[in-house]
Amino acid sequence: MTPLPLQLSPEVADARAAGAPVVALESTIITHGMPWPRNLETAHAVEAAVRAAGAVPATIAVLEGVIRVGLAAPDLERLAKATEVAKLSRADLAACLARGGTGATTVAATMICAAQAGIGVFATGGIGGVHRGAEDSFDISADLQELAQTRVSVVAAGAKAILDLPKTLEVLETLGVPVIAVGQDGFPAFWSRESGLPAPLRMDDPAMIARAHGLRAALGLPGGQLVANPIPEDAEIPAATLAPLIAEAQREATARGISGKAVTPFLLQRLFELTQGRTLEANIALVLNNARLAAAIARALAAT
Ligand code: PSU
Ligand code: MN
Repeated sequence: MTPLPLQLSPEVADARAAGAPVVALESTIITHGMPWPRNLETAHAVEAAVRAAGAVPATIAVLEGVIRVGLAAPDLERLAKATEVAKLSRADLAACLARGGTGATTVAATMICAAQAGIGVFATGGIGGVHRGAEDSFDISADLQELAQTRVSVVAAGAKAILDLPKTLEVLETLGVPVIAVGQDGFPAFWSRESGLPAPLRMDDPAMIARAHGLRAALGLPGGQLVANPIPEDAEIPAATLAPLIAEAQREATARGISGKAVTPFLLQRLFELTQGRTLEANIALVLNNARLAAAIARALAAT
């Protein structure tokens, strides 16, 4: 078999060897999700939050044809400044490795790489899902399929509110992905605490989330869990404030014919502009919050 070009940083390799808690982090949020220089500041702050909560952070990207698990500061800075870097998902990860290319990993690709590195929990902002108008565009993020196939629990503030959240929950149910809200009954809506939709499951204890993760493996079930952690109250933007702005951004995307991988970055950037930067501040707060919870789950996983 072709050997996998997978390189763990010394710190991540040591933590894995010792069975110590590790939290995977993605890189598309750095390259396509946030503007320079807040993207780099946030990448460092998220790593610090994981450490402060007692786990080792492992930011994942493909650099010159190698999957790198745990990035050094110069690598993070290079990615954060890059303007033309590829956004890699399940479909193009191997192709990028084959050409010796460089790319940022989405939720789907980060899950695949984390699983290869033996890491069971991953923190991000919000997963991809079913886009509004998907009945015409068929635009459904590969993140949903990945949650059904790859055994990594993903801590996110739900799915991004630019999406069609009812359809996203329906697809997750069809795929058999556990959607677990933390600390509330409702499914969170990324920048807002409540989507108005009930979450299928609720667990307030990180140790129970870790146990459920392990029991799915014991049952022989593939796939991970979506751990839906609401944004902290003091950082949220009420859904009613955002609704007309999301609709406006979506209209512009449709009118301009934005499609494929460009849709999510376009919508996030337009919401940033339409809210004078408020969505970015909320995004940063929710990622930090997710990093802390993921570290607690990783600690519980390591203790079993
Ligand atoms: N979370 C954020 N910001 C982001 C993302 C997640 O707070 O930009 C990225 C993730 O990499 C996720 C991707 O996989 O957005 C979704 O892209 P798409 O809708 O094209 O699948
Ligand atoms: Mn898409």
